Amino acid sequence: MTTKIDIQSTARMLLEKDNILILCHKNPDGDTLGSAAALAHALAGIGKKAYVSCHNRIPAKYDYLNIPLVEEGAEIDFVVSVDVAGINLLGDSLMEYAHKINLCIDHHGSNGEYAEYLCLKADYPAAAQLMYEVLCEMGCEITPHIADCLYTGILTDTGCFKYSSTTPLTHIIGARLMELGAQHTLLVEKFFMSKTRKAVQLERYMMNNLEYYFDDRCALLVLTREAILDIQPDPTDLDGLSSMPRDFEGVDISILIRPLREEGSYKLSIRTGETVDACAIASALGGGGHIRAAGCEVIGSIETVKKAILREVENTLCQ
Ligand SMILES: [Mn+2]
Repeated sequence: MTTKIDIQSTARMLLEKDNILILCHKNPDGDTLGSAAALAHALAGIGKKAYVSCHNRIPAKYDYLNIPLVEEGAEIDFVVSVDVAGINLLGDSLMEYAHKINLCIDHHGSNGEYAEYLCLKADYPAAAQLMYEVLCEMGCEITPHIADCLYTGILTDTGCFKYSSTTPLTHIIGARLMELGAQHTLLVEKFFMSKTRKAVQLERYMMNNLEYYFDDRCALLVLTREAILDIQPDPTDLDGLSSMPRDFEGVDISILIRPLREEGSYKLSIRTGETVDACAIASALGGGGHIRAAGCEVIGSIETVKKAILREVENTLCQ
């Protein structure tokens, strides 16, 4: 049974606890890492022990967040997940916590309600926006570094304040974080105005291999194992690849299919424009996410996986 709680109760709960472990979702992004880092640093700032854990190694791109990773044998009394919509998103190495999560702080409408307590703002574009409010409610000092962590989460989950999930409040909090010392120019440059060579190679691959369906309203890219072996991208090089075709004229749905490590299993990223619910499509295949950005993992051959997702897309487009 999950009890839903508001920001005030969340803040009160965190203030009462110590030896806190903060969990991120697998294949971590700027929001789960930025929110976790901000919470860990803020808790440390008020004299508590707080650590972060993630199934994957933290990509080097996020080194500046200075995330205090949990060490072997650390005493843990309270477990918090941030930006984690479901326990399946924790990843194998964090599965031991699957049924021991005390508090979840999240912004996914599809949240699986797996934690003892859930603080959810499904209309927030980033968990970091919610984390800012929680930290303010706790009376924590938002240092320039914590402002950077939170700004990273908001920036990356809103596509640089671009996605339709961005609200006036997002800008207000963004502005406040800039006042508190968030390095806007540096972070925008880092995440939106520079591309690695491998990311550019991936874009070229996309341009050459994009498939169109349903009167070109759906663009689909299969990133093959061969292409991955050839290009050898870092996980962060894939950021943005799934949403890029959505910006092409006439495209309402953009789908990226890529193989997971286990043979015969694929990760699907779904990005949609104003008229299509990405989360509904992902949910039909056992996944979830947000209305414009969602994902799922599907088992099968590439042909059956493609058929399955295109059937769901067709259902949605024909509604
Ligand atoms: Mn998020």
